[in-house]
Amino acid sequence: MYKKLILISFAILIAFTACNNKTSNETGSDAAENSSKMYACPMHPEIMGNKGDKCSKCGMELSVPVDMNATTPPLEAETKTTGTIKEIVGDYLQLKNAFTNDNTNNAATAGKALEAAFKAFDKSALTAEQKKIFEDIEDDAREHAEHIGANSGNIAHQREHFDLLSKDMYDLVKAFGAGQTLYKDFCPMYNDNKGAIWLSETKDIKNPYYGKAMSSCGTVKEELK
Ligand SMILES: [Cu+2]
Ligand SMILES: [Zn+2]
Ligand SMILES: [Zn+2]
Repeated sequence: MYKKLILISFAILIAFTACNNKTSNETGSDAAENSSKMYACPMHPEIMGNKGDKCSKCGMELSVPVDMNATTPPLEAETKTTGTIKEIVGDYLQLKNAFTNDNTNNAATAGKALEAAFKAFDKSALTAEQKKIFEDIEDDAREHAEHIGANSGNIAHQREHFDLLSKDMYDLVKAFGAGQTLYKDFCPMYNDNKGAIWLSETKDIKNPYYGKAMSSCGTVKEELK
C-alpha cells in the first residue's frame, strides 16, 4: 500500500513537471556563474542592475551582460540605436513581453514600433545579397507587425501573427545577428499542437502564446549569439 502511494505521487510529479523539465536544470549553473556580474536593459543600456531585475524605464528584464572593465562609461558610449537590427530586436522583445503579460494594448504599441523600426532600418551598409535577404524578411514581418498594431483588443488574432512574425525574426537574427544573446524557444501546444517558436532574451521560459495561463510551457531549442 505504502509503495503504491509513492508510485502514484511520483507519477503526478512527473506529469506536473513534464511541460518545463528541460529548462530547469539549465538555469541553475548559469545563476551561479552570473551572480557577480552586472546586467543592463536591452532597450536602455544606461539602466543597470542584477540579472533578472526590471528596467525602471520599460519594465524589461535586465539581461545584457555589462563589461565592468570597459574604459568608457556607458552614457558616453554613443551607440547608434535607430535604424539598426538591435532596435528591431528590442521592439520584438517588447512585443513578446507584452504577450507573456497578456497585454493586448502594449502588444499593439510594440507592433507599431516594430513596423516603424523595420521601415527605418538603414540598408546602406548591406551588400546586394544581404539587402535581398533583409527585404524578403521585411516584407512579411512588417505585415505581421502592422496587423498586431491594428488589432488591440483581439489578442488571439495578434498571437496568430506573432507566430509567423517570430519565424521571420529567427531568420533575421540568423542572417544578421542580434547584438545580444537570444534563445529560440518552442511551445509544443500552440496552433493545435503544431507548435510555435519565439525568441527570448532570457533563458527562463515565459510563454507568449498562452501568457500567464501556462507561463512555463516550452523549451529552449537553440542559443543564438
Ligand atoms: Cu503547456
Ligand atoms: Zn528599458
Ligand atoms: Zn491579421
